[in-house]
Amino acid sequence: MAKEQAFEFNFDGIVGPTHNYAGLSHGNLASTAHQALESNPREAALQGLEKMRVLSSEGFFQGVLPPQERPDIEMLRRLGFLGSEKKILGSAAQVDPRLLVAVTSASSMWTANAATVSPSADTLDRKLHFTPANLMSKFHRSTEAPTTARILQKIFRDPKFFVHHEALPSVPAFGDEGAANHTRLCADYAGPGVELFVYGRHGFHENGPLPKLFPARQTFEASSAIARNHRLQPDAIILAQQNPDAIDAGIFHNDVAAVGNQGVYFFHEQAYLQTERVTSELQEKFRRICRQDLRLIRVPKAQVSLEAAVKSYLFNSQLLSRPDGSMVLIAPTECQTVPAVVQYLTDLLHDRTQPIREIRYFNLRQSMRNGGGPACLRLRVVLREREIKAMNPKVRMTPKLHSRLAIWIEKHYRQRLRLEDLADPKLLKESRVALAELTQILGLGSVYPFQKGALL
Ligand code: SUG
Repeated sequence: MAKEQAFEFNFDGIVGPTHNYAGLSHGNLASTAHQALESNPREAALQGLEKMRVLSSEGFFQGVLPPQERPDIEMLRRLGFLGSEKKILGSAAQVDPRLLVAVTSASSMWTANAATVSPSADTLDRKLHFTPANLMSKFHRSTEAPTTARILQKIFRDPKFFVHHEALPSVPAFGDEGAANHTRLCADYAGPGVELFVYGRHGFHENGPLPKLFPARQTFEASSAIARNHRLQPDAIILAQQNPDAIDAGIFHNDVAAVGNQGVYFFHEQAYLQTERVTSELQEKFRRICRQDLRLIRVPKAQVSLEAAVKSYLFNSQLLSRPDGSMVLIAPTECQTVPAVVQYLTDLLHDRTQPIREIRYFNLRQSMRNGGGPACLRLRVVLREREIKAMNPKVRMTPKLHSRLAIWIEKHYRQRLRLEDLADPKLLKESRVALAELTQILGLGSVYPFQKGALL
């Protein structure tokens, strides 16, 4: 019998109808810099959709994840705002406008933070494991986990193949930001891999070095708990601490300083506290588990400073494999505007000993202004053929789904949104109509609190 194949799917988050710039993420320089700018939700959603269209038309496996219900009326009720929805929105806007903008964020678009995913080739029970991220370090993101969990369970339903864990306890010691701090390296997607978990601080013993300016969102305890829950072999995982100075330079997730795919790890040399130890452990474990040498592409600070990495979002690129074994880097257009990065990428393509043969640039400016590049917008799920058959097929990108989504966005999304507009009850209504239609398109049934039976 031929060996079962496995493929990497990228599940991109569809940008929601309330996409706005509220400056909610201290430590994420783009979010702070663009606070109160007028946004264009329609353009944002179409920019994201275009990336999905191009990648799927080139043969990459592409899926979509729907946005969440915003403003989050249930959360406002829980926080003591009573009465009709109109009244709830009005009083929240009056009493605490910061709270209203927080419950209206479309931040679930960054699905790299939706969950941590371990493919079945790595787990002891040979099932694919999901843990939704609690995202507890930012209030506006901490509200995502319950709906994320429902959506993932609807898409990956069959318990014969898929295991869904609860999000970790929502306290600082277990701060978890999902796949943005997790990278799986492997020789071939169907074979066993090495899983790298990156954290910013310890939750219980606060004795290690910490960033001075900005929060470290992920903890060692959270990463370790996920590795245990996912039943990963202890000798096939690596736990690495982010460099606190990198966090202070604006690297709030590991995927702003590194990206890995199959047997390649592309990273900034200042990403980790002990880069030498991390890379030698990676090489040693990769050789043992994957029976190959790992290709490290180490970017020196002399060529690209941390500042240039944050400004260009060079490392927040997707690294994708072509059938001929070469790789393509899916980068944001901002990389074309930072001279050091332009030079670095020119040199990289000249180096024929490394597998990246092409760089494709995408305009994702609407999301980028909130610190969300190509890699933030996608959740990777490696699926075996039988697992592909078991998942909900309607979330898979096809030319037909693309045109339905383009029409859907044009029909429902506004082109201008300012913070003052967020209390408008019409915006809530429009968003719900749009989401109800989307759940039909994607065959998801009820997943939102406003839908009957969703919370059962
Ligand atoms: O959590 N920005 C997100 C960006 C997430 C990027 N994800 C990855 N690197 N994987 C965040 O900081 C800003 C929202 C605002 O300010 O309106 C925001 O939430």
